Amino acid sequence: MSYLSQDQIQQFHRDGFLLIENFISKEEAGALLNRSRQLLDNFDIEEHPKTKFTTTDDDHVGDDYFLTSGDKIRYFLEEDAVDENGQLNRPKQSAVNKIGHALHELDPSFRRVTLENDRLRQLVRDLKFHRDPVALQSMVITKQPEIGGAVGEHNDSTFLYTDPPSALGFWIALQECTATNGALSFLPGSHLTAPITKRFVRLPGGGTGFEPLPVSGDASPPVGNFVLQTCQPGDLVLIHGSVLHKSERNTSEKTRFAYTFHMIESSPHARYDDKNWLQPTDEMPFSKVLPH
Ligand SMILES: O=C(O)CCC(=O)C(=O)O
Repeated sequence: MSYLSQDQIQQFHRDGFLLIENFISKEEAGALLNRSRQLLDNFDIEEHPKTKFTTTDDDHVGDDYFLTSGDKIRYFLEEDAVDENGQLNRPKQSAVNKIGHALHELDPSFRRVTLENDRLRQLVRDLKFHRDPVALQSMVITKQPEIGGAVGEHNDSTFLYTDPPSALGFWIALQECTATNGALSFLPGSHLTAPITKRFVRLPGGGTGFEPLPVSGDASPPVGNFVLQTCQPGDLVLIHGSVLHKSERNTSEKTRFAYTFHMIESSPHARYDDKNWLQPTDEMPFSKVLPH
């Protein structure tokens, strides 16, 4: 029994992304939205480095909070929600940009849709993008009204680099995503023409940065028009790790909650090394998606 049609598979390979309507039901999307809001209510702002450290040299505290978040549920603030003294200028529930990065491991609601989901396993088998994928880097991205920051043009294999590149993004709308509240947009086909020119790494002296990658042939960025992908709650957008995509600032009065996670190919089919920002731990190795 397959879940994806041949047309959908071809469209994904042609465009580098694919909208799958109603991947989860409206009720399931609503339940994940409610769970996200509960997590925001539970967020202890007093324990967050942004409010604890108000001096200018707090950058490394922020780095550490980010760099050790791969196996935790942590909260990352919208830039415009924090004043120059490191204090929030709005309620904490409206100040968070995203929650990450181990929701799929630690939170039963997000785990169910990621690691305990027969429909997802069937999709993975149908797409044949990976031989033996593992899941990592899950996030709820909230795109707060009016301040929800733009996400610049990028491809995901830059941030979750493997050799060879193998990242695949799963992005599930928990609310309606429109032109004004920051829906995703894509440069169709750019996964075929845009090489991965750099990778996001942990720097030896602390913090993160980009390391250039050797590129053979034409490394000039592809030209073309980005296409807006609007979505309804429950829709899934599959994102090829090399396709260029972005989202604009949320200029509306509505939030734009989405749940996203990624898969990469596991060893020996691809190599994930210790330069990557997100590292598996002994207690929380990357979970395989398909049963053995
Ligand atoms: O949700 C967004 O606005 C951006 C998400 C994105 O680009 C990604 O997950 O790679």
